[in-house]
Amino acid sequence: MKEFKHFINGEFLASASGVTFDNRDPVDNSFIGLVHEAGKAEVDNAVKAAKSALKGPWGRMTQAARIEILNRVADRINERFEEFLTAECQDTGKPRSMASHIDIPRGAANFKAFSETLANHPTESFKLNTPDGSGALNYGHRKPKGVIAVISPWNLPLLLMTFKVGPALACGNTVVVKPSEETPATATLLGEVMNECGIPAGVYNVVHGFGPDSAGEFLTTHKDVDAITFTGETRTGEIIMQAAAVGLRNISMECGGKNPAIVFADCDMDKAIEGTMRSAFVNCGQVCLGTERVYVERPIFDEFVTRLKAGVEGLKLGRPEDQEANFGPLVSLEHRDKVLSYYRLAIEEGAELIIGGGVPDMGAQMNEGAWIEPTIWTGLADDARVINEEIFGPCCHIRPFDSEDEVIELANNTNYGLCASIWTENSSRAIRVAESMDVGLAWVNSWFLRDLRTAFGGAKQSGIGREGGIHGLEFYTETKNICIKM
Ligand code: NAD
Ligand code: 6OD
Repeated sequence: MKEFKHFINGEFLASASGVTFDNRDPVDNSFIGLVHEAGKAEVDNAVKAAKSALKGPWGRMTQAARIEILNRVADRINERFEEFLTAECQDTGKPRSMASHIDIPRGAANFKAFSETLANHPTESFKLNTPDGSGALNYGHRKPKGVIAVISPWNLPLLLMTFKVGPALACGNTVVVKPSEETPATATLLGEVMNECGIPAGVYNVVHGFGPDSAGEFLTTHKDVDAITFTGETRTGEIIMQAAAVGLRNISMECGGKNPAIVFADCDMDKAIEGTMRSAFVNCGQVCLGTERVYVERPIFDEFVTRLKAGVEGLKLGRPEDQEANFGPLVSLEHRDKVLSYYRLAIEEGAELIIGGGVPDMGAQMNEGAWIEPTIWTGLADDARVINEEIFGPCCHIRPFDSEDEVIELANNTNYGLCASIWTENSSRAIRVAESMDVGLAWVNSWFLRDLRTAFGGAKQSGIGREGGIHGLEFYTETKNICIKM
């Protein structure tokens, strides 16, 4: 039987309490293995290990040596690609075709991209004139922040965890990771890779468990954690911010979204349909950047709805290993209950159901899993809950619009501000509309196209701060000014 243990100070450890919980495969709800739940003692040990590793060989290592070792971590993930892929697909049910193109390669790349940025980004320096004429030299010096708590979600487990662990370690910090209780496997496997690559004990630690009254809460309230980086729901982010307020610890928050796609009549329809199919339905709609609100200019509204419906009819539901499948289950039965409650609410709120809305028949064995139909609605009022609350499922609402000003107003009329996609062949309009979106990321004629040197993060209730490229350096290091009187 598989067991997912904590990884503390370079060793895999069971919980002292013996408390475990089940890890289940969302494809058919079959049992994968037991996950050890960390109590305060395990979390404390992990934080102590991380704190003392700051003073060990890791703390004394040159930046170049750190970068070399992190490059090895990236290479080793790629060498063990098949194991990471299998583990990720079993935890999430997602198609191997998707995880082999996005989750695992990006999970590995995160250890290289930030190291390169760090190595190539200078700090500032200023020569100051002084009254005695001798002058003073100022220069910025970046120090690691210390022990970073990494709290990550289940939708892209390895990718989103390493998006934080990569830069944190490149900057010389140590980390304690609390992966989602739904997806413990790849964070655990990464512990093996860290040992194989010679990352010193205590630099990368993993504690398993839940949020409240469990590993998540014990970690974020631990006094020796110097900063917390979180990806997950806005509501959870609010709780973690309160914990971080004690001791004035720094936070980085990547939270929920209710992202719009805006489709102008002058778009390339093929591109807009292909892009919206991906942004609304890839990963079974469980992408923070996913589109749940689609605004289409009235002259092409009917054609767009018909073609998006046809796209959904063409999706192939199936097990991760099914080469033809491009649509898996939701992550858990619990999450399916939540998404289905919105499917019912949409009808109660007066939506016209274009396609989907229920649970597909997947055959006796897979009917035990968290399968759900991809769904499209039209006809909801702008103040409907389905239009305003994040569902995090494979569904979108399509609404017609008549003018650029109107659609900018509609798209920005949300508490969230993560991203927007704009589909138009008019480049002046594209720039105008992209610049007027109240979001952290705006895509034109594309979606989820990522250059890792760029800023990533959300506006409004979608987050605080930016990670990615040099932007993460602000969070993962403390910049000190050194002033030398000549
Ligand atoms: P979640 O907030 O339920 O859980 C995220 C993590 O926080 C998990 O590891 C969980 O155990 C932990 N947690 C929960 N309560 C906690 C507490 N009180 N203290 C400490 N830790 C706690 O989110 P989820 O369901 O795993 O992920 C889906 C959500 O994540 C969606 O809202 C989605 O939009 C968001 N998300 C955002 C981004 C982004 O980059 N902005 C990326 C992916 C997902
Ligand atoms: O591509 C990334 O770096 C990133 N952070 C993606 C987030 C996806 C959210 O589900």
